[in-house]
Amino acid sequence: MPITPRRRNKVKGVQFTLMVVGASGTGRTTFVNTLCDSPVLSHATYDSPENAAIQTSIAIKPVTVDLEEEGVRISLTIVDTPGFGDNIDNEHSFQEIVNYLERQYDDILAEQSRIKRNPKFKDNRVHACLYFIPPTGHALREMDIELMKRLSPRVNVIPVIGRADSLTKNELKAFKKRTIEDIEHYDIPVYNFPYDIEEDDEETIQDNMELRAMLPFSIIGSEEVVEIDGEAVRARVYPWGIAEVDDPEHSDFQRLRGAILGSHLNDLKSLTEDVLYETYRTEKLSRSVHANNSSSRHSQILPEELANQSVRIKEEQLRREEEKLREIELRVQREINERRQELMAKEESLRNLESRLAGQGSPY
Ligand SMILES: Nc1nc2c(ncn2[C@@H]2O[C@H](COP(=O)(O)OP(=O)(O)OP(=O)(O)O)[C@@H](O)[C@H]2O)c(=O)[nH]1
Ligand SMILES: [Mg+2]
Repeated sequence: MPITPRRRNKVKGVQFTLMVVGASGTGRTTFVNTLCDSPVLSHATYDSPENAAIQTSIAIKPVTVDLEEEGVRISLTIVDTPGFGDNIDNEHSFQEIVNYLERQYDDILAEQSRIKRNPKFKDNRVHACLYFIPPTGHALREMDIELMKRLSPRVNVIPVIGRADSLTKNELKAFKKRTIEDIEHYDIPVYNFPYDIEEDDEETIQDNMELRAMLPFSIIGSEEVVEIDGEAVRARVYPWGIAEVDDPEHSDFQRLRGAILGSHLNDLKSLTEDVLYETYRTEKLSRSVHANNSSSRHSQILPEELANQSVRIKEEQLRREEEKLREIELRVQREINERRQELMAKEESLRNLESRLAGQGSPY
């Protein structure tokens, strides 16, 4: 039986791309392997944290795995990024991550402007980025603030606390509170499970309110399976007890997984494609208009200006069209005047000739 498009979709599943970002050793690789329930990523080995940042500054390579979430097949692409270190210049790693996000937008922009589409083109836009905050128990660090600020105009940033079992229950509660206060204070537009009191149904509002209140999500990752009461569970075993990945009392892992791969997958995708990508596209186009005019070149465009940019570009185009039309009108008018004057001059000389002829023509 031939494969119909619908069937093929069903086999391939929904496509979703997730990026993990954060300082080295915050548990990103372990989280990915826990999420996918298989060793998708291998753990890098370093001799020191300083070397970690140097050794990982290689090209970012996405990997794709097939998963299932509540009966829906998901083709999940994971983008792991170089972990950055504490006391070194992280500018290179930061730039590399932002460049990667923008490159995916550039690729689709180029594809959309082709007359003939490439059937093999793969849309690699990143739909969500989990930002791993180390479980310091203090406030957000300056580099975390800076990187989240740089990422959020390009991707849906979801802040998470890695290795959350390092903190006690009270420490975790206080750390979450301080972190979210910092995020608000520094005006970092992270993904905050948006809802509309008037438009959304009660269940959606409730769900989003709960998820928003959990921010930043606490994460426990483990690639180990242990048996508790005859049941195999993913957990971290310590001499004093067990931290379970899927126990909501221990971490927010399960709730986060359900949100990104289930309830909020489509919202994250449409925000990426309709808002973040469109904003990038407008910025890029207006930048090239400015570059062509070469009189003023803005390297940075304020977010509030973005919405007006396309209107402004259109107005500018209209103004130029009008100018061109006026020029044509003037030229035509000038030509008509010239012709009229030529005609008048000819009439004048004709009249002269006539009167001369009349003068000469009465010899009789
Ligand atoms: N306590 C605790 N340790 C964890 C957790 N997740 C991972 N680890 C441990 O933390 C260390 C670093 O974990 P990785 O997953 O390799 O961290 P990473 O962020 O990928 O680190 P790099 O890729 O090296 O930058 C390993 O020893 C993990 O076993 C967790 O939830 N809790
Ligand atoms: Mg890693």
